[in-house]
Amino acid sequence: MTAIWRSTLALLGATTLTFAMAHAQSPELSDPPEINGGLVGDHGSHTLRMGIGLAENSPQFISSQYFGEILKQRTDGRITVNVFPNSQLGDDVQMLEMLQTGTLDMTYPSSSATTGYVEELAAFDLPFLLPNREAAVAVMQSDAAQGMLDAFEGTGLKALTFSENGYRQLSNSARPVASPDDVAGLDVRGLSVRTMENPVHLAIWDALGANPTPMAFGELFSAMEQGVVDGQENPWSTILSSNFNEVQNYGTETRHVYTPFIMMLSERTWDRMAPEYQELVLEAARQSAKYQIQLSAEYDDWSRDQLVERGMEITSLNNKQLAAFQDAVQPVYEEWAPRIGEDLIAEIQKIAEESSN
Ligand code: KDG
Repeated sequence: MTAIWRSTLALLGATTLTFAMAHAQSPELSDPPEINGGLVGDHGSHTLRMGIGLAENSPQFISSQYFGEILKQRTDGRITVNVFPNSQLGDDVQMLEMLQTGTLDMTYPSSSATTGYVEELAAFDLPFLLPNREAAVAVMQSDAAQGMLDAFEGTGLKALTFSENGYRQLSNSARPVASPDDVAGLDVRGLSVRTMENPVHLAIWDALGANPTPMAFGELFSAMEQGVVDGQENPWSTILSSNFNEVQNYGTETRHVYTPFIMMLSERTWDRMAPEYQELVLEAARQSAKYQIQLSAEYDDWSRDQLVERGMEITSLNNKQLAAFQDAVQPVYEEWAPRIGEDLIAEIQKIAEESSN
């Protein structure tokens, strides 16, 4: 890790990082790219408050801090960002509403929490749509995706960029799962699985025979601890950084959905900024998102190994088992593809295919 970044991290407060590293014995994460680009002229000061759902040792927090550092350095401290992790300011849905009323400047929700504003974004919730990270990144950087971000105009929300939440995996406290039958529980009750507050995710787990329970992320750990739900689904990096392994014995590598994050700014905050600052904020958002995707990939792979080391029994699915899950969720496509837009889905599948050629 370079000197400039070590001093910057000192600014971030050794406590945060040492906590993160000690807590997660973190892997050697990539250094953030050098902060380049000239000083932007004085167009006044802004202190931006940013609420996120995940913990301090998550790539979401680390890249959000990096976003803030770019703005601070490029404006000589005239723009600063205070990041509030662990859903302390609210859940994704609540924080989006706070941006609309101007009581919060920024948040970084899963795209799944935004489909009420731009329904096309539900395309990302369709199961098994994006076969690999290359395909996912190609789609997030496509004109079709930029169109989705632009579609927030007038909603009170300024959508800056996509980045990675990641491939979602099932975990539960009841039993190993290797097939939809294990989810449905032929001889026992179906697993109650927490989902994000998103109709496509509810449809997925309903189709798999579970009892899907929509719930805010911040309530999830205690709900699992108290047995209100048996399981949940999130990337390995989130399962580890949120210590879900303390209340979840079993994991299944379903990779059933690739969920993006979307960095959001209140349109009121955006409109108060000079065009030079708006341009810089967009540039910094894209730079930090690029770093986030890299970090997230590194952290996710490492997290899976860590979870096994900490006693989680993880089931990898062979092609036949994976096909059983894919077949079981086909009704979700029949129900949702017409609503989301068959042409858009076809375009996304084409971009995904071309990206792996
Ligand atoms: O800030 C992001 C989190 O709040 C949330 O989106 C994480 O994927 C997530 C989930 O399952 O709620």
